[in-house]
Amino acid sequence: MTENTAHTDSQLAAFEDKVANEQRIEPKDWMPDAFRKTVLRQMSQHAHSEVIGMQPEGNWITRAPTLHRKVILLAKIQDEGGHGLYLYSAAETLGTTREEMVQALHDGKAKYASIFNYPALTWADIGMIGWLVDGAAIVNQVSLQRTSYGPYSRAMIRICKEESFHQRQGYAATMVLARGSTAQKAMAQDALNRWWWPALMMFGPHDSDSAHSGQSMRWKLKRESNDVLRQRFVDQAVPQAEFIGLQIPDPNLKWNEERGSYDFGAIDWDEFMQVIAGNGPCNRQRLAHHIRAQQEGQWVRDAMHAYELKRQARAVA
Ligand code: FAQ
Repeated sequence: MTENTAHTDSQLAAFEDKVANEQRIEPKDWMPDAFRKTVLRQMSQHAHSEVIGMQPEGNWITRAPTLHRKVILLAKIQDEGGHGLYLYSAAETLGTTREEMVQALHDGKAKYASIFNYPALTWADIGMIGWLVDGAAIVNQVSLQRTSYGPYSRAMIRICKEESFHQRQGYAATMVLARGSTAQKAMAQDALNRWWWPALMMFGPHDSDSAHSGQSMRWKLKRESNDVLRQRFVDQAVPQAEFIGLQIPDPNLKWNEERGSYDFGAIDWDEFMQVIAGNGPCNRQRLAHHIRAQQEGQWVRDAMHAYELKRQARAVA
């Protein structure tokens, strides 16, 4: 990647004008290095999250309770892999290859969403991943459809369409359990107890502690703040839980008439910091699995590369 500290005033003015006028910044446009770096960080983290996020659900493909549920789960997990691919392709427009992004993940230099470091212990967890994790992801991603980097914005529009189906299938699966036997309802409640707080952490630190938010909002890369999006998610999820008779595990959750929103309890930020530092319940397992899968798939990439070289040689001859 080339440094572009030596830019003309008119290049910077053109960039700022585009952002101010709600136009998208495209790969060939001049952009400040810090903007390029921030978009790449966010998009590559987002891509890694989609791919690592396949692991907790993948763990349940062979144990889905019915063929119908298995088919749905398989399709959903494939969608997540596809989202990772759109996002890696969109991020590559910034001049970094997918191999470099994956290497940064393996070296511990790139993050992925904290939520995927928690285990999926029962079938009810699969419902929670759809309802809460995809639910939180969509709230964020709907907002990112208007992000100022063109390829990211377009990827988000496509991803949101699929993600809303994922959320509904998770809610529908949870509803079946919540309205089932006493044991099934208890299983759903236990899963909600374990996934609720990590889902709130997905939105990142409070605005006052968010290192990147201020600049990202000025660039319109982020359109709404971590706290605004988290509140929207809480306001959507609470009535959904009530409707199926499950209890949000927060004694401080209370409707605030004045704000027209729910007040909720304090998030355990120490736990969040531990998880993003690599010390969550499944961090090591997730990364080791990704590295192993990457190594085991090397022969496929080698074969495709060899085929491509042969095809090119034939075209020249
Ligand atoms: N996990 O200054 P901020 C999905 C880090 S997709 C890990 O607020 P920013 C689909 C942050 O990177 C879910 N790290 O950062 C699916 C930064 O550290 P750094 C993924 C986190 O970027 C469903 C530091 O903390 N979605 O679930 C997290 O302005 C089901 C300071 O934070 C996206 O990635 C976290 N939760 O805001 C798949 C959406 N939060 O990089 C399978 C796009 C913060 O300086 C199954 N990303 N950090 O070392 C974003 O919107 C933003 O990047 C935020 C963080 C909001 C995540």
